[in-house]
Amino acid sequence: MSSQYQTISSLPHHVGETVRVRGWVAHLRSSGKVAFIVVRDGSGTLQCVVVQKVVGEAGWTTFHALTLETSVEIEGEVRADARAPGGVEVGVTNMIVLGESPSDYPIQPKEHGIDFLLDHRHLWLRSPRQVAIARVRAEIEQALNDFFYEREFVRVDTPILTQAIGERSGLFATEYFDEGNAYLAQTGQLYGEAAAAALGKIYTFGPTFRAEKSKTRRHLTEFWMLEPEMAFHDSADSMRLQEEMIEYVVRRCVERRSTELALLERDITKLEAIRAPFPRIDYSDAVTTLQKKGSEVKWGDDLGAEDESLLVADYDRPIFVMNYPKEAKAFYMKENPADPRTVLCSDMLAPEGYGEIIGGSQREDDYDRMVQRIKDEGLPLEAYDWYLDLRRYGTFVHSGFGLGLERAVAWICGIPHIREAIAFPRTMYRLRP
Ligand code: NSS
Repeated sequence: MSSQYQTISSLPHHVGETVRVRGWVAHLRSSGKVAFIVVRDGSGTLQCVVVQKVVGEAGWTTFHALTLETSVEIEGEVRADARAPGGVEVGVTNMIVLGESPSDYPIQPKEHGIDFLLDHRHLWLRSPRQVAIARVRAEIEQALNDFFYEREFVRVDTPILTQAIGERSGLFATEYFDEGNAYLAQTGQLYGEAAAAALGKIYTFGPTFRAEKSKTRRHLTEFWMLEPEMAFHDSADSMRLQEEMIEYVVRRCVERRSTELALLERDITKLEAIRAPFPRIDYSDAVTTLQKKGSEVKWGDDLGAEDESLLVADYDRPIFVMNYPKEAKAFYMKENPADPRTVLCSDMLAPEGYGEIIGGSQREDDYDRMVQRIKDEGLPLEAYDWYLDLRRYGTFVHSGFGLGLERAVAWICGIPHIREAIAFPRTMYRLRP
């Protein structure tokens, strides 16, 4: 077996040539003396035409023994065919089975329940829809990295095993030698703030963990978060960056992942409408609007998923809800000088019912006020001594935000549940595969 082979996506450049392709059998069909194998290799799918007289008796027998998901090497000539997916097909001259696949492959072309599919996630990933989602996700990650690189942000990787507590939701603890408990990071932000005082503009991008008992379609216990932190940026500067970032990422997906979005039946016109600036709504006005729409939300509450959907329903692009009450938000947010009951923060809510995809804020930069907030929240001051140092030595106005990657993927792909937005989702009831 030669190590030379072509990816399916490259075949339009090889029309008229004899090539080798390696992949898995996705579909089989035969009519008389001509048969068709659809092969997928991750880069695309290819129709291979098998003619009995060309492949001979042995080749014809091999074809008839093929089963779904067998891995194969196909050799043949690339022919242009406007009707074929990708515009080409291959006339098979030779075929080798690389790895057999018993005929009991669990995922068949029929309806399977979601639990069955999630139990077989390691195989479900091979289906065209899941491949499309994975490619859009990778495009989003790459676009985010490009966006921040172009703006001279430095990527910093923050620890996953931590002592400090970041957000209010549940913590996963694990024994850590003689140091007591270590907690899986809920956020990289606090470390990001330290890095911003060293590097100016930074971002962290990695997995974060929340022992949330929520079984909603937008909560995972392990999710990826992108967290920029910017020295000398106030909350308004941060919001401008957020809307530019979202516009950039959505445009990249529309430009480079149109095939995948079409396969997912995503309404592209909705994505094309995503242009900055995004509307900004004060929390207090949002509560009034929601009450008029029949919500039971009261001033002081955080907004639930339903309230968020209701609020963004009037818009064709994401909106910011700004300046929430202190009690509804984390200890590190800066008090709003114009209304000290509130903090300088914003959530970005995505349209079409997706709701919060970003949470951000200006950070409290006053040492005494930060100490007070930590005490008021009943948090252990000792765990935050290093964090307080950032306010002791050259404190600085700074802001940052966290983008939940799976929520962004779900929205851009137009899929209803974030469990399909990550390869191996972790939820309250799911730790395998
Ligand atoms: O809790 S957040 O609102 N904010 C933070 O963690 C800050 N430390 C971010 C920062 O300023 N650097 O979470 C941010 C985003 C939120 O808007 C969601 O999009 C996502 O993270 N998020 C989640 N996604 C999936 N599952 C769960 N459980 C989840 N929790 C938050």
